[in-house]
Amino acid sequence: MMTSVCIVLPTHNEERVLEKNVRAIHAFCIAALSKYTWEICIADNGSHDATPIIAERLAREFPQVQWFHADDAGRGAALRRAWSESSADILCYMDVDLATDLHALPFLVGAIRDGADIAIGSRFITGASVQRSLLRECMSRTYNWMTRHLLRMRIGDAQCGFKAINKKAAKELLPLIRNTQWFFDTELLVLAERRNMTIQEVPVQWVEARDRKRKSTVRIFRTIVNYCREIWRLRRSVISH
Ligand SMILES: Nc1nc2c(ncn2[C@@H]2O[C@H](COP(=O)(O)OP(=O)(O)OP(=O)(O)O)[C@@H](O)[C@H]2O)c(=O)[nH]1
Ligand SMILES: [Mg+2]
Repeated sequence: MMTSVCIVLPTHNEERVLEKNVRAIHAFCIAALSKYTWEICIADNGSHDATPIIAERLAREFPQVQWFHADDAGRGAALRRAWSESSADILCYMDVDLATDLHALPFLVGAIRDGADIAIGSRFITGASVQRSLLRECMSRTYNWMTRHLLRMRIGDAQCGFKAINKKAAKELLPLIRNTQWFFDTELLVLAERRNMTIQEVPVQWVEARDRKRKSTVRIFRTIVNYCREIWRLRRSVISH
């Protein structure tokens, strides 16, 4: 039987890019994931624009596209639900703004097929390239420094919105993750490292704000405060034991 892949797209008020980018991902998967069966799941929560209407229309048009709208807020909550409900062998997610060039997708999926528990897009390893604002670059590097030193993480890019995990690892880790927002990814990786799971880093081409009309969903100050609080919580619960 063919290996199955579920690609989750977390969305929050993405009416400007959703249709265009889902079409691009769908066309890319037809060409690049022909060795797999695959599905795309739009995991929406908290949107108060046309995102749900567009998602429903896309799901009607394409048999491989599904969607849900959840009330519980946060990107992590949406990912957890989508991954838990899927029966696919390989579970992925990617930011719907397509900041990560899609060409890395077969490598991400291939890493799991070849035995990794988790595969993550990485912007800081050989072969990667990044175009983004100085502010975001500094934030990202500071964050990485903190995860390395305060959480003793070995991998170099916890927050790239482009990841995959195998079904078994997801089953084990998802119930343990407490954060339901942006810190979800870091918590997933810290828990995986503590269990000596294999995490493969895949270099990506990252372009922030490919679409000028799209606004960021990140509230920078609030997110930084949350990250600090969560790093502290996780440090106390996993590192000190
Ligand atoms: N389901 C869900 N998705 C969310 C939520 N907040 C953000 N997202 C999605 O998470 C992904 C990443 O959001 P972005 O706004 O691109 O975040 P970013 O890449 O850090 O910031 P930019 O550089 O401004 O793009 C996008 O697909 C968003 O739609 C949320 O509360 N729920
Ligand atoms: Mg983005």
